[in-house]
Amino acid sequence: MPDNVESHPETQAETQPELQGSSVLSAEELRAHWMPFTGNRQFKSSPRLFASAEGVYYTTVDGRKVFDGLSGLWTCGLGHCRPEISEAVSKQIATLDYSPGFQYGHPLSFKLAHKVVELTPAGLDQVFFTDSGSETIDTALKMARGYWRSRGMPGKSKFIGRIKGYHGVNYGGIGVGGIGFNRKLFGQSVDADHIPHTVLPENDFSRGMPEKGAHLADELEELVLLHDASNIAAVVVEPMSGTSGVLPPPKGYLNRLREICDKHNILLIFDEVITGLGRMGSLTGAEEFGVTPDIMTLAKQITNGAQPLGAVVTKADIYDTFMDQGGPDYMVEFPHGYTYSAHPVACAAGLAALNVLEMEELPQRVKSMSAYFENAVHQLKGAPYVKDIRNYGFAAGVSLEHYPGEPLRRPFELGLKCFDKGFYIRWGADTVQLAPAFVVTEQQIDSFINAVGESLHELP
Ligand code: PXG
Ligand code: PLP
Repeated sequence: MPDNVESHPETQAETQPELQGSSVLSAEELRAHWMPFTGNRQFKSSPRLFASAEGVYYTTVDGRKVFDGLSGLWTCGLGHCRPEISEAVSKQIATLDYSPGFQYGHPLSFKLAHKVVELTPAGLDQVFFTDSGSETIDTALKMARGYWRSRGMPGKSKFIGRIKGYHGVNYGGIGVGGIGFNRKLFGQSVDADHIPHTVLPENDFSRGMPEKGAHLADELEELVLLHDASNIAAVVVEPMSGTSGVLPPPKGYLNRLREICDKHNILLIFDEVITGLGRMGSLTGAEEFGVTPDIMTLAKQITNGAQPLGAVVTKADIYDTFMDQGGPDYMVEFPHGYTYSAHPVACAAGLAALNVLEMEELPQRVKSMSAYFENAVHQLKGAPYVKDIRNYGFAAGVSLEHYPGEPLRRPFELGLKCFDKGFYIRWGADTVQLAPAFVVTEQQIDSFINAVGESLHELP
């Protein structure tokens, strides 16, 4: 048992004798799985394996209880293994395990689409289902290009993303994305240019939306001058960048982007895969920041991570344009869709998860506790290596000073220290991300942040 357990009594281990440590997997089994976004060599030398989860804790295969400091991968805001969701999934899988999504349907997807329309801002009226955030973004890009072609403007095909933006890993997503590391091995994809990111040194240690930076949206005007609006299909941004380290939008910034898009007849796409459905303290980032896009993408939280499901939510004008230009009514208006689009089991999980989110008023809970979380996180200011902290709702990014020439190393070391103490956090670039479940208690936030602080003090 690690010596930290004494200082964090809530991480007391429950032993599962049948699953002991690395004896769970053979070397051949470990080698067979090429893991996603993982340092495979390091992981396989020292695997970190979860066996079960409940509420805000995981249990590892060797019986250690680990606090979930990122709600899975930003997915499980309602806490793990919610019986409402598990039961809906079990019932559905035993009733209608699969239903062809092309030319046939089942009622649950229509009910879920209607619920999503209710929960997203007025004006976003139609929902196209996918299986992940990455598919959702690529679907949104195809909708944007198809929309302009249907309206007789095929030249409008270029996309404008933002430096540091993350839009998943499919070819469209890495093209509009702004994280070089995710693209450099793979070559050219969609035609895209990028506005600057919003990180400014004068905003270091800002709480919530930074004061300065709205002017950075004006860089979009420069790109419109350069490329001409007649060639631009859409601007794609996360209302708050998550993956690149939690970058809340500067005050006034998103409004400015909306104005410029309207002025030049460019679609605005909000990628709300992380900000969607509660984490910002509202149902969506659009609602929280008061700016409605033309297309919104959702994933992760829609099923609480229990089933893979993404959703593209669009304005009626976009849907109607495809319908109006679709030819005879037996014709497919949008030649796009996935085998698992609107999978009945995923839809059942989504309906159950959104019902819990609403009934327990969890976005409101996040809003009312976000000042507590903010104060706790900002107590890390002054701890060794901490060079910036940013936060909004139940999301925070803590950037660390680099080892010379090795920006990625210290966050990795911090992540492992926290894991040894029974706390899971996510590391990426020079930042660690903290994003507890919406159901977390103040006491759990305190022990979480204390563990991160202690770990920082223990770094070499
Ligand atoms: N868009 C955004 C804004 C995302 O955050 C995706 C698209 C892609 O979703 P899928 O389901 O294809 O992974 C994401 C996913 C992290 C982290 O550590 C973030 C994501 C995934 C895994 C880890 O910040 N975001
Ligand atoms: N590749 C082949 C050969 C296929 O037949 C299909 C789907 O029918 C796909 C890829 C796409 O799979 P999905 O619809 O699950 O994205």
